[in-house]
Amino acid sequence: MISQKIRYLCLKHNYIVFEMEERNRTLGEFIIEHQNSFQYSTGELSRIINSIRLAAKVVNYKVNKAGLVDIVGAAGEQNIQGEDQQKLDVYANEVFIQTLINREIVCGIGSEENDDFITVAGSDNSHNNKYVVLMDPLDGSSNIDVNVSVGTIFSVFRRITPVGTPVTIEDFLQPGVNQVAAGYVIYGTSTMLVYTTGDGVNGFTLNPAIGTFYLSHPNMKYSEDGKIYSINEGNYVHFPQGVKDYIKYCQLEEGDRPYTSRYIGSLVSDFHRNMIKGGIYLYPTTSKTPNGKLRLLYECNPMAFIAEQAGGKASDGFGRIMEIQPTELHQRVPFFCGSKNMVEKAEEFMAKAK
Ligand code: P6P
Repeated sequence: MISQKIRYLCLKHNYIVFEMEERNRTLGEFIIEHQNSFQYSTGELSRIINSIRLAAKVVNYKVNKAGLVDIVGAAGEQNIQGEDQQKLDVYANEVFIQTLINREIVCGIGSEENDDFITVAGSDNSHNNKYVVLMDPLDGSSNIDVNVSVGTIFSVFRRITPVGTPVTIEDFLQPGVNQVAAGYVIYGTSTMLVYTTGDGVNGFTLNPAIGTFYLSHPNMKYSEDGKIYSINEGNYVHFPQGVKDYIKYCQLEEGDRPYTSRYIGSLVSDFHRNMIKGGIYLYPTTSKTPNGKLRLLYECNPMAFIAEQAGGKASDGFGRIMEIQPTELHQRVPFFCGSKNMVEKAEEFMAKAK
């Protein structure tokens, strides 16, 4: 009798879940409804986000299978960062590059996994496409072997050199304020696509059974304040004095502190949790990484665009990330990102200690 009851409830639950999802808009429906808010021609946004959507599903399948097949573990090569390339890094990079090229929408691609940018002439070799995409195809890849969430981060700009000519480095070295879209995929307990086109931030959760992303987190917002600080305290002795002072401030028994320290070692995961719960992520300079560790073009700028669109803030400790004029493709910067008041408090300590 009991098993009948449980079976019935499970069936009912599935039905309710399925029925609920049917009521939630799909990513495709959402894009169509919001095309007019995209500052350029309507169809172009769809093609960019749709290629990301397809690639995310393909990579998600492989990431979820990683524990089962011998695809994790270093591919034996090193990328420009001098980091061992995990096979999934290489795989994810190829999938995103190919789906972007196939959609005939980008004229160039910059990736953490490629030393130089990729020129995309288009099937007619006309160089007529108008967008460049910068991406970290699989951020946090060192966590793959230990089954911790990883993510893809992407940033989209309109080219600034003449359409019809091969893309140049200038098209990639644009300040973050020029981004037309940015987002991330988080391959976690569920797979989500979170993105902005400058009109707020929305999160879509994949139903793997039918391969459809549903709007699950409309209009995502950072709370002005938070209780979580995310930083690798193993580097404490190498931090600037301002960061040391801020960490001590977070740990003080005063007012609404001490805060909670949460650090996954995967930017997308720490950022995503902090956006939902309130918090700050910090990757400052250290003696080992005098310019910080995170890359400006395909980690900090896209996450900064999302943070600001969600009412948060993103700084290098002194100024706005998105106003930095890039000088090279794989440039690193210090990164302080999250709830507005927490970032401003950290900047206060940095300014005092300067
Ligand atoms: P550490 C992953 O390599 C990454 O780029 C981010 O995703 C993550 O937040 C950070 O580096 C972790 O770096 O030095 O603390 O292991």
